[in-house]
Amino acid sequence: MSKQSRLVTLEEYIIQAQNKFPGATGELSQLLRDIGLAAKIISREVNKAGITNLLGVDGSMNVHGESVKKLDLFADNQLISALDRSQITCMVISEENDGVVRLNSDGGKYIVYLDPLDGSSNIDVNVSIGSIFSVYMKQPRYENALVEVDALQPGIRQVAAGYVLYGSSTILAYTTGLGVSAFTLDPSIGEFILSFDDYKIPEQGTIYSINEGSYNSWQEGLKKYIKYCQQEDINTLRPYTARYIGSMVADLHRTLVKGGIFIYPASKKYPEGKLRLMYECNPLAFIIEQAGGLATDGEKRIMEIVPEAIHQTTPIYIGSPQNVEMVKTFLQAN
Ligand code: AHM
Ligand code: MG
Repeated sequence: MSKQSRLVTLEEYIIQAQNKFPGATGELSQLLRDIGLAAKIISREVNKAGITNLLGVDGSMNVHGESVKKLDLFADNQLISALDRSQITCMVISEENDGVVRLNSDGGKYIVYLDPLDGSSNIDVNVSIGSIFSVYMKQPRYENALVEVDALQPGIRQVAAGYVLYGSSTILAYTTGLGVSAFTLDPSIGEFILSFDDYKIPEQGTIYSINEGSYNSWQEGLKKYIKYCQQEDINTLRPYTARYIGSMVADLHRTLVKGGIFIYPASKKYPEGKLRLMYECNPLAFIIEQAGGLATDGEKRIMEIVPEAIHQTTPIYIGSPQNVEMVKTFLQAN
């Protein structure tokens, strides 16, 4: 990966990337810029949430006497209205809405999945949270009216995906299938600045990330893999370190930077896993694969799962290629 010496803003970078494709219409670039703008607004609200009481219950009054929305609804509104403005997205599917949201642009060629503010249990306690997006093309059909089934495409058809992490700084990372680029928000100038181009995940890492509270209801192979992570072996740098934030974006960002594995398995409480295929697992799988990592449900590549419902969940094992291959051997042997 290359670290930049000259400051390049997200806007500049997107335009430069678009110029490499002579026939490009600029619509995907516009969509990414829309998400970048919404991310800045959400970042500002996340940062001042404690002061303005945005964490309050929907409809309550903040200290300024204004009616407040919960932060996740605020994020949902910002992202959807940013996408609506530029008229290139016809349909949005969001964790905050049961059904699909049809935007005013019938001619819009993109379908966008959103998790507007992921890590809900961390919102109220000032711990890192994130936004996730995943973009598909509308498929050509004879009927004009778009229906939910138009949005049910496997992750390999994503044309772009990314996340925004609201942490000690705000980071936006995205891919259009040509590697992963990451930008850091400089609040003093209100711009996302390119931090890393063509980001690569370490081949192997020494951090495992899983909610061990459900240990007793995991499948045998996973129990044995976690014990393997904890055993001492100087040659393979074990025992590994355990880290679990409980915000998938934050846990995945750490995994991307430091390597290792993030797991949300099937358990008694969540027999099909907890995390959503279309707006949590697929976009982060696209990012991690583009960075050289792997993402599987234990048997299949996440991005090859054929979706049956917009809010369906899946178990996920994602991270450095060697760690994911290792957990797969444990799962297959048991
Ligand atoms: P959410 O959509 O309600 O925020 O739930 C998703 C989050 C992920 O960010 C995180 O990886 C996971 O739930 C944590 O779940 P748990 O508390 O069961 O470990
Ligand atoms: Mg979520």
